[in-house]
Formats: sequence, C-alpha cells, structure tokens
Amino acid sequence: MEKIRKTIDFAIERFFGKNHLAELLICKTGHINHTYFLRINNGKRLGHHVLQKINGNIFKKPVQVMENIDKVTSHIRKKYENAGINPSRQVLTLVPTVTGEKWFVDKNNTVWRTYLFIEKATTYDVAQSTDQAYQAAKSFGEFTSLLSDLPINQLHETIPDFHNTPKRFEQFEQAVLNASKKRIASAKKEIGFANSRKNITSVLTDCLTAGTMKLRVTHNDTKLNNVMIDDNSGKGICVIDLDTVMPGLALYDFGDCVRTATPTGEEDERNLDLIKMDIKMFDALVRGYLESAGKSLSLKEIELLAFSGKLITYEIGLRFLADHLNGDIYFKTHRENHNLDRARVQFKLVQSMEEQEEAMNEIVRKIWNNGNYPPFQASLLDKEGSLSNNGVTPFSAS
Ligand code: GN1
Ligand code: MG
Repeated sequence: MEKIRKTIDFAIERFFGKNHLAELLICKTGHINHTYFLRINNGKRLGHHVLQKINGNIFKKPVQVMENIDKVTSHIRKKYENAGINPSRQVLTLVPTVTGEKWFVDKNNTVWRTYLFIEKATTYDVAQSTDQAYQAAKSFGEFTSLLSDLPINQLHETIPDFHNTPKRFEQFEQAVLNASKKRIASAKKEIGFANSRKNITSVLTDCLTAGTMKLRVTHNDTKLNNVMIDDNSGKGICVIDLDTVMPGLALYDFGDCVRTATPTGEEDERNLDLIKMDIKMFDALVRGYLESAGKSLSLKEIELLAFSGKLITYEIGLRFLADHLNGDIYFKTHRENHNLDRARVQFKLVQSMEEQEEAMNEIVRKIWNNGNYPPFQASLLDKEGSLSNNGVTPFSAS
C-alpha cells in the first residue's frame, strides 16, 4: 500500500507540484482503471480533480488512448465555444502537468492523467427515474452527433474488436476450453445459456459488412454512470470515461445504454428475482437517443435499436463469464464469483428483453413514427420490398 501511495504522490507532484494535496479519496467504481479524487490547495483556492492511472494490461497503448481523448475533447470543446457556451461542465478538461504535458508517463511506462472535477453533478449506477434514462441517452446521442464531423481515421482503435460480438464469442469458447473443472462446474447453466444464443452474435457485424450501418466515432462504454447528471437541473451535462472512444457502431452505444439504464437492480446483484428490464426506462432511452441522434441513424439502425440492447447485454455477459472461467484476470473483482454474478445478471436481463422484445420494438416504431423522421414502415418497404416481423426486427425470434 505504501508503495502504491508513493507512486500516487509522485504523480500528483507531476501535476500540481509538491505539498499541495489537501485530500485524497479512492473511487470505488469502474472495473479497469484506478481513480482518485483529489483536493488541491494551490495557495489561493481548493480545487477538486480526478487523477487516473490507466490500466496498461488492458490498454496496451495508453498514449493512443490519451491522443484519442485529447482529440475528442478538443473537438467538442470548440463546438461549445463557437456556440458561445462555456464548455467547462459539458466536456472533460485535461489538466496539464507542471511542465505542460497533457498526461504523465512514469518510469514504468504507466500513463496518468488528471481531469477537472465537475462540481454539483452526480453519476448513477441504477436509473432513479425515467428522466435520468432519457437524459443519459440524449447525452450519448449528442456526443455522437457532436463528433459526426471528426473523421474516424483520426482516431486509434485502442482495443481492436472491442464490440465484435462474434470475436467475443470465440474468446468465450476459448475460455471454456481452458477453464478449470471447478469453474466450469460453477457456470454450467450460464455456459449453456451463452451457447444457445450464438445465432445472434453476428447481426451487427453483418450489417457493417453489408453497408447498412457505418462506422462513426462512438463512445463504446455508454454505461448510465458515464453521464454526469446536473444536481440542480437534472439534465445530463457531461459524458465521461472516454477511454474507449474509437470507431464503432451507434448501436454499440445505444445497446450499452439499454444494458445499464433499464435494469431494476445492480450489475452484480445476487438476487436475480430483483433483475428485470424495465420497459419504461427503455421508452425513455429511445426518446432521448432519437431526439439527439435520430436524424443521423440509418433505417437498419432504427430497425435494430431494441435488438442492440439484447445483443450488447449478451456480449458483456459473455465477457464476464469468460473472465470468470479464465480466473478473473480482466475485470476487477471484489468477492468470490463476482464475475459469475455479473454474467448471471446480464443473462437474466437478456431473458427479460427476449420476453419483452415485441413491446420494445413497438415503442421504437411509435416514437419514430411520431417524430420528425422519414416514415419508418414506408421507408422499410421502399428499401427492402417487404416488412418482416411487422417491419421491426427480423431477428426478434431468436
Ligand atoms: C468496463 O471500467 P468500466 O467500468 O468503465 C469495460 C466495459 C464493460 C464494463 C462493464 C475497457 O468498463 O467494456 O462494459 O466494464 N471497459 C473495458 O461494466 O473493458
Ligand atoms: Mg470505462
């Protein structure tokens, strides 16, 4: 612990100089990086900051992660400034080191960065109201819209195939092959569940190949708690955790919103009876996302909006399960079988979405038809000649 504290203190010194730390708190959320909240006394005032140590086991090229973040935050900042809006609570601000670098690489090649802390705003692990879900989806949609004119080739693919579900399935199969007998036995039911849904894995990657969806700059980790909600207005103000910003599909982002904003309990809840997909939250997400990003979505994306929730929930479930089988080497765990518990919650949610899939599709169709968009059913008919499954999702039966 003392050694860790020393490296933290050294990093703090790089950003703020010696003897300015007034308070340090460890942030307990997040499965990958180490995050610390700092209060710094710079002689005149005490300021809150967020210091983060990037996990180099997961982000093999952390400097590329920082280059992406720098590019994306600068791009968004400029847009707010041009519109005459103060960007300091709308986009993350990197705090430079004392020698003016935007991040700090220590002698072990670990990358550290500091952001200004956004005051009077909160993140939520579980949605407290439909308005919060609406706000979060609207913020993520806005994030994509603000970055729509940033060419994707300007960003590094920091974790290749991050949301490639067929590849994630292969990794899961490999984990089954390598796992100990004990871990296999502990997860028999979940392995069966994962195998029985293999047929849905390639739906989005097939669309990409077919050209019915295109790569854009996406966030790729659009958990509900990655949007800061303003304490006074209740509005979503700032999208955070930009480590995985890279080229991706809009539906990766919408799908992960569904995974994290619709459940009636925590991501690692042990009592599965408490876990369901709350359709009211889904309705709010569709409204929020279409309001900010709807105009730029393709018909195929609209058609598969509800499906993407199921796919991404299933995909993250596969990843938690694979990590359990691998002996918990990727996600931070805080108790025995933590990853297995997380996988169970994801699969329970997938099941709940399967049960409500028709209703979810109906919501998408209604909101789309009531909005200022091209008529949904008619355009589908024009494009594809016929309407499969009520013109919503041809994949809903799986
Ligand atoms: C990880 O670190 P955090 O909590 O933001 C993971 C996401 C998963 C998520 C599951 C780089 O995100 O992909 O969806 O856990 N990030 C990485 O909660 O793998
Ligand atoms: Mg993250």
